Amino acid sequence: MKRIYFFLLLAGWALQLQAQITEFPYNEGFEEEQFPPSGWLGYPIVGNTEFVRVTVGEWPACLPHDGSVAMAQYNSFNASIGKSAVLITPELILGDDNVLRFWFYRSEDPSNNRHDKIEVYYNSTPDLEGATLLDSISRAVNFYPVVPAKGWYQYEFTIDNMGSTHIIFKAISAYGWKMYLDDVEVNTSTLDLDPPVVISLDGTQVYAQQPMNLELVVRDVSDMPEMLEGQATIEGDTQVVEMTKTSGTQGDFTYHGTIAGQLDHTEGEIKFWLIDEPGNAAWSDNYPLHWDWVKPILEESFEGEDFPPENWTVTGQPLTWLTWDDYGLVYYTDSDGTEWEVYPPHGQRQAAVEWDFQGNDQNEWLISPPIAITENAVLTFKTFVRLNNYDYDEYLVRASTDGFTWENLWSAADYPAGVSNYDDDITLSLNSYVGQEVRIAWQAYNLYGGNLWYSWFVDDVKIRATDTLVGINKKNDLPVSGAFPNPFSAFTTIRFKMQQAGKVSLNVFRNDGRKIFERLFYALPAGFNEIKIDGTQLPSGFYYYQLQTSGGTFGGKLIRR
Ligand SMILES: [Ca+2]
Ligand SMILES: [Ca+2]
Ligand SMILES: [Ca+2]
Repeated sequence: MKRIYFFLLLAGWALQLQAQITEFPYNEGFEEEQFPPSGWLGYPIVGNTEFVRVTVGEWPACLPHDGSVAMAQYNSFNASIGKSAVLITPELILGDDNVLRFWFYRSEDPSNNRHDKIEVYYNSTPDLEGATLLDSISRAVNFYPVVPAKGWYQYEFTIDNMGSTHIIFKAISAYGWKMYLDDVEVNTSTLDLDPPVVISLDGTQVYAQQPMNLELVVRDVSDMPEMLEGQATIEGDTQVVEMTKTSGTQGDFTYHGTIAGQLDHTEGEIKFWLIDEPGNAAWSDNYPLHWDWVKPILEESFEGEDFPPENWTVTGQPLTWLTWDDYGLVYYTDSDGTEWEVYPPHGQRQAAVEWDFQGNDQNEWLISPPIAITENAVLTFKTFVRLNNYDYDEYLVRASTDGFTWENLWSAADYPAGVSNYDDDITLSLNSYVGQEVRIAWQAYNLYGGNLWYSWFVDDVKIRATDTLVGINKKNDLPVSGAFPNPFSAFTTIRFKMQQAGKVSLNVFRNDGRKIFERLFYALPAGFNEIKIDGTQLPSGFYYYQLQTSGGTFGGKLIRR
């Protein structure tokens, strides 16, 4: 027994040794499960609330710094005024030029500007007795230090304390919101020898002809200049992109810059010359740039604050309160008792009309603003709907040039019975309205009156002037053929004849059988039709296409040179 006890003591001694930090920079991001981290101490001073490790924060909502897994939290939300706790680093063996940096979450809410704060100390022993106060830092942005920064904010202090040193974070509650701390760094040199690093680059994909507004976030411990230069290479031409600093005083700096609009399917890349105030500099990685698709004439994903969206209208029966509205995830049980979880397929919100379980009459319309239809315009949307249902619900997409007479473009009754679980885009040609202003309506009612039996969900509505991967040409008198030209280098056209108007689906497969493209055209006219395929983005090789019409299925090989 004694022998075992002896070994346990040795293990404890070894742990103590390991807790002494002699290599710098020293970083602690609270990523490991163990909390406090190895060598750290944490305990309450007043009350019984202590620092804990969390992966998600609430009140205020917060994720760990910089996409990391976890952070330290003090729960001022539940600790009454004056409650406090400490979190203490391992023993740090410092030199004579030391710097402490850490990230603290700053929040702003007019109803919760209480003075929760952390005090930051250093001491040669792991306790507050005789400790030196570096500063007191508040959670709410309108307390000291007063800076407009919300969210993660970096603090930096120099520490003049040779040898054995502990950093002590003391959280003091004002019974406000929670406090979050992450990425504590201690270094024994305040000299900045490192160039800035890129944290994020947004806005690198836009529609054709649209200016690209880039947002670059870089991190550096030093100050950053007002301007940075980007070098963009687009279709072989190189241009300088001036990036202007728009925010950031410490830690993270945000820059904005613009590149002029480009043709559809233009690709490029950009890199940035990253230089800090002391002059440490380096090129960033190269980041791809894309201009893809023509900007839609209409684009609505029902993400806005208001419903219906601006210039859209909702009309229907007066008694039901279940008309078109916007929803997030919907747990929905239909009249068959089938339970569904319906997620918005695009963004966080979707439009829906729910069946009225109180039995009120429903005839509910969601109507777009008038849209000027141009050549080769197609309407696409995503939908969750009961197809061809036996309870006589009618789900229609209709078009009107005057707002009074409506023509059917699409009906859920034209499909085999089932549920369209947001499977495919529905694509409807608007070629018969070229040159006119058209409103599009989604109308749901029951053929026998009364309420709907099922709910109908719609999202991601677009009208595109030109669909550049696949465009529909108007009826023409060309002879039937396979794809022409074939082999092709940019575009090829499939010509076919239909005995009657109807749906056509197009699938394109790779040589290994993997489907790379599918599209349903709802209503192509009888006679000759063309579908033009833009293959400029396809790698060279063999492909197969398959066309399905009410009259049959046919297909063939495509050779992209
Ligand atoms: Ca972390
Ligand atoms: Ca630097
Ligand atoms: Ca949406």
